[in-house]
Amino acid sequence: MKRRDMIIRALQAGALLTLPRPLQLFANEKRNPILTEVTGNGNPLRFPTVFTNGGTMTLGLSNVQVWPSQNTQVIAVNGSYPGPSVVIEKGQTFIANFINNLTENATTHWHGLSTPELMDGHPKDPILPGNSFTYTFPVTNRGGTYFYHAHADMATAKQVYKGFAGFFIVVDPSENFNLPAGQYDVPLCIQDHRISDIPNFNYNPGTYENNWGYLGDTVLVNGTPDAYFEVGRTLYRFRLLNGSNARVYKIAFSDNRSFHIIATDGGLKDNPVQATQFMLSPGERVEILVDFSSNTIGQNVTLQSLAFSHSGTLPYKQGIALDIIRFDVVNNNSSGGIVPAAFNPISYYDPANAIVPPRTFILSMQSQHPMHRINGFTFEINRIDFEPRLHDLEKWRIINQTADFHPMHTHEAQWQVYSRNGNTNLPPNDKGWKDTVMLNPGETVEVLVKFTEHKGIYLFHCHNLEHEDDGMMMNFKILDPIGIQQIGTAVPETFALHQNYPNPFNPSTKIKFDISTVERSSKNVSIKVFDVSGKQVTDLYNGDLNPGSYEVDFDGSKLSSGIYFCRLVTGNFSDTIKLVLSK
Ligand SMILES: [Cu+2]
Repeated sequence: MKRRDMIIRALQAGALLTLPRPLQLFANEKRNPILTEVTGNGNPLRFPTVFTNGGTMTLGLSNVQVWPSQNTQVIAVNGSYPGPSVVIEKGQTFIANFINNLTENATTHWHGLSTPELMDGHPKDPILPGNSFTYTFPVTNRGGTYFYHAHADMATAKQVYKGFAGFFIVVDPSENFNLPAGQYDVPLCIQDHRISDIPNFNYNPGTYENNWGYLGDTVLVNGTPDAYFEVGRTLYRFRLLNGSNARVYKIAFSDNRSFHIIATDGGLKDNPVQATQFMLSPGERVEILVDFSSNTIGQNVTLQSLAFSHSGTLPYKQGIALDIIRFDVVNNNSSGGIVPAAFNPISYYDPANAIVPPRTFILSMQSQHPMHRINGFTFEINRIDFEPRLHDLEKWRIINQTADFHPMHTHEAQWQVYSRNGNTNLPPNDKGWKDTVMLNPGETVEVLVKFTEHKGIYLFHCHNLEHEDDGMMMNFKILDPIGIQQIGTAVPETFALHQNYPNPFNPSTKIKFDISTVERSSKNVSIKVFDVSGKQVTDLYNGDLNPGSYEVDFDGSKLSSGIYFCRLVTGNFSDTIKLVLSK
């Protein structure tokens, strides 16, 4: 081992002391005092530093040695490329004092995480050059592999390509499945760059790149070119993040070994699924368990992207075969981890409960600039394109009318993928919680989504970052139009739906109800209004509520005079009141 590597490893070991228990992520060979370098070619996998919660994230230009003995100017966070990894427990409050030392606007988006509107890193909320902003939000997401990256208006692609991205790993201590941990839990951020530009991260997109995306022909993992990682003959957990601008990977191993897919974008699946390959598009994360116990010491196996067909043209083309990282088997150490039979069950949305009609999004490419559109529009930072309501279950039908891939990404919620070209039998990397879903050329994908946490303006866009900057992005505003409000803090002993007041009313009235602590009175609360023929007029609320007293406004201004019924249904109770609208 080179002296410099020993120092880096010692620093990593030291950084571990500050990690919250029980995390020992990124501990490169900490417990392997005896190392044998087997093949010697390439560079040992690097690990970003670990961010100290409550600390400072300073964005700026830095020179780092991406390739040995050569400087690359990158956009670094705290001098680190990739940016420092955030490792935080679910339920904690994340705090980062973000300083923009670039000479251009910057924002940070916490990809996959639910945050209040002003913490989401929307390009409408830029941090100006030299300014700072404190990003803070409670971490409510499931345990999983998330990340943060640039999201400035029309500068996202360049800033990410030059290095502005990092892991954001949420740990849920209640998820204890004896998975490989510590040095056997390895995050892999996969990004492509251009051999002809070494050692620079040049970013000069021309017409070709604006069309297909900025593609490279060599892969860096955690900022390491020609990366290798020394492993024991044991089970590993790899957290794969496609942090590339535009490249889609067809992930497989050089010996075509099988592995287990255990997590998607939004954390653990309901059970591990065996696979030999899967597609990973920009912004997506997939976690896998890989067993090296059948290898002998001295062998190696390479994680690759297999060739696949695509309409682009060489040299920078989708679908070329690429090596990602080589695993050198060097010892008999054991992770002690297992492939569990199952994780926690995921409750899948019933599409029959989705509001109708579904939202339709048509992805197209026009010949004139800007080219990439959704429903014929390109992004306007101040235009609101659609308005979902809190707690509504929605089905989004995304139709790709182009010959390119589009990894579509929503902010502020995790989707469930429902169908591909009408087929609900989905590959294992689609099944689970997803914030980014790849649309193949010509494909239609349906997802189910429910926004449950925050009101406000968020984004839906293509995560091919050139397509995003070219306008394939929409604003949506999550509304809470019913204004359901908790009254006081007392917890009622009985469930009740009270008569509305006033009644008769014109045009609006208040409906009060009590949710008690009795079992299941707070589950699946639904408040609907029907007309006398039994036809549903509106859906005032749909979801769980904490025990308490509530009030909700019913607005009849768009309805005609007459008798209506408000029906409140919970997991164990139901009640109905009569509303009289008199205009
Ligand atoms: Cu796209």
